[in-house]
Amino acid sequence: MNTKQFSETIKKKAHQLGFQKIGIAAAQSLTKQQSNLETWLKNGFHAEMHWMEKRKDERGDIFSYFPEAKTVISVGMNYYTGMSEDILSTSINFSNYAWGEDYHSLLKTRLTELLDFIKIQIPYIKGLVCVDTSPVMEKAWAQEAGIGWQGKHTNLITRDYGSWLFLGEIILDVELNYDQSFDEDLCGSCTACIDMCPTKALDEYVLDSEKCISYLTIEHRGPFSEESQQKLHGWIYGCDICQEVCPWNQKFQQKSEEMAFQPHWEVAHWTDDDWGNIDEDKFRKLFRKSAVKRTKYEGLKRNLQANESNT
Ligand code: B12
Ligand code: SF4
Ligand code: SF4
Repeated sequence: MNTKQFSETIKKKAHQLGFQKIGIAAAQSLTKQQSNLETWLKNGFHAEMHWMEKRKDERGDIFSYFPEAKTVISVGMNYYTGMSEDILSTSINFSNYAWGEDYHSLLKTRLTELLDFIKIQIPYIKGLVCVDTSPVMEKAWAQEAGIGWQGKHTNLITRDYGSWLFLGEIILDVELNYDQSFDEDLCGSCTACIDMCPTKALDEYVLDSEKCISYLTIEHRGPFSEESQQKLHGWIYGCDICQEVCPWNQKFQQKSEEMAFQPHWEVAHWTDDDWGNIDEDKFRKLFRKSAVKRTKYEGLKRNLQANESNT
């Protein structure tokens, strides 16, 4: 099998494994993105996410992370459930990306299967599977691999699914056949995400985490300052506003066939009282296999109480 055929075989397998988008990029230094990352960190836009600062050299330069890297296979999985916040039986807002199973384990399992498949063809190959937590600029690599572009809300958007996609990668130490990078910016003169962000966290292509509800409800540790608390706007986990208002989502979002992303019964049916009465035991049972465990029981309780005080 030549390199072109092998690349096509990998893509076919990735589709069979449930990835809607797949692209292949040559591992290279992304100097512009690295410099943007450095400016972002210098401006303090990572807030208290010190882990972003700690591994900035690896995140900014793939060869610092994996010196033998030759290829980045980038994948996207559609998680749009076909439903909006309105289906929740509560006035509380809860981000759709965490309604069902934890995407980290789901994508990692599928990508490991893909890597095993690749290794059957080339047993000596060295590969790394990455999903979210690795020091890799996933959106930048998805753009390099031709999957889509980074919109003004900073998320990666595709022509055929909008931005409701989780991203992941396999980095390999062999060369493959590379796709054309996505060089267009299809945001045009639109500024809907910037205008509708309730906390003014967005400037064009730049996000200030300290002001972002997603950061505050998921990543921020400890109590809120008076100012931060006012910013939650009813959200207890994550925030979807900048993506909901994006015309690319409104026009091109497609319902995912992945049942794992459909909302857990409790997430869809719990009332304000049920959420108010959540205890540590219920939290553990409900979110054992969910991305929500990142904020821990104390974090979710803090978010609930902060929203209650706001009203
Ligand atoms: C840190 C992080 C966060 C932080 C910071 C977000 C951010 N924009 O950086 C917080 C906690 C706020 C967050 C929130 C969310 N996140 Co997040 N997050 C990450 C993580 C771990 C790193 C992102 C990163 O590298 N940021 C560093 C900054 C510098 O990068 P950037 O904002 O993308 O900036 C780039 C461009 O905008 C541009 N740029 C910067 N400055 C300038 C200036 C000019 C003039 C120009 C033209 C361009 C430009 O260059 C930069 C480098 O390419 C990635 C996973 C990963 N390993 O990559 C997931 C990831 C980005 N998150 C994801 C998701 C789903 C979310 C949420 C939607 C969750 C939610 N519903 O609440 C929100 C979205 C909020 C938003 N509008 O971005 C997905 C996004 C999928 C997609 N389709 O893009 C990722 C890829 C995880 C995954 N594996 O799927 N997240
Ligand atoms: S996730 Fe919410 S708070 Fe954060 S930038 Fe988007 S709209 Fe603003
Ligand atoms: S809302 Fe408009 S500006 Fe924002 S990402 Fe979508 S198309 Fe781009």
